[in-house]
Amino acid sequence: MTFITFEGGEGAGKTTLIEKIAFRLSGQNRSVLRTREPGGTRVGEEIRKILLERREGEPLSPYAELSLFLASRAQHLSEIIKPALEKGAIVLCDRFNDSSIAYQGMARGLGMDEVEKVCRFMSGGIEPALTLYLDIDPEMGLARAKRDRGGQDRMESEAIAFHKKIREAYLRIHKKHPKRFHLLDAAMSPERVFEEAMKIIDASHV
Ligand code: Z5A
Repeated sequence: MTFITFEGGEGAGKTTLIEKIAFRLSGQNRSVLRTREPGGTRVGEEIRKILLERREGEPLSPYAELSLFLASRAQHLSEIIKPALEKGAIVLCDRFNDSSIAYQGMARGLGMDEVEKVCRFMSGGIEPALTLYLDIDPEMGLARAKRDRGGQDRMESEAIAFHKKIREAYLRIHKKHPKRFHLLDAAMSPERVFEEAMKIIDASHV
């Protein structure tokens, strides 16, 4: 079972990297599934709309926000991730539990340890074998994301202090789980980021 997750702040380059890795691994005759959170299923995509839509004057409670991310993940695990892993595919997933721990646990103030426990319970024992974290200065990441999309969604429009907290949370996760959670410098060129990521994947014999 090979489950690889990708983490990082806004515009870190996860989508770009996952595309290159999927292409390389598929070329080695491996069955590869690319997916993302929130989303990945019909229910998950509906939940994604609620989560990312901007709603002036109607802030979502942090607990409601966490519950929605977890609901999307539970459906994603049972409908997509688990069956693919059972068939022997390599699953490349854009965001997973570490996003909830960083965004809701740290930045929304629910507590990183508390959110980690709930995430572990909700994922029913399925954990990534490897996580590639793309570390980027939040201002640089937000500028990249903005350049791409023009407007900002509900999470992107948070103040810069929010995005700095997320980076801090990811760096804490890296310290806590150094074997699984690998840090890559996302300020490098996309090609260099890909080369470094493949070194980690090859060394982990996934
Ligand atoms: N969230 C949460 O709070 N809790 C949870 O449990 C989960 C998620 C699962 C999902 O948004 C939001 O939900 C997210 C966290 C929160 N918060 N926000 N915002 P999303 O899925 O819409 O967005 P994202 O995950 O942050 O992805 P992104 O902004 O699309 O970024 P990305 O995929 O990491 O980057 P990219 O699309 O590959 O690259 C962005 C641009 O930079 C693009 O023009 C690239 O060509 C360029 N790029 C990429 N790499 C490079 C390098 N190396 N150099 C220069 N330029 C580059």
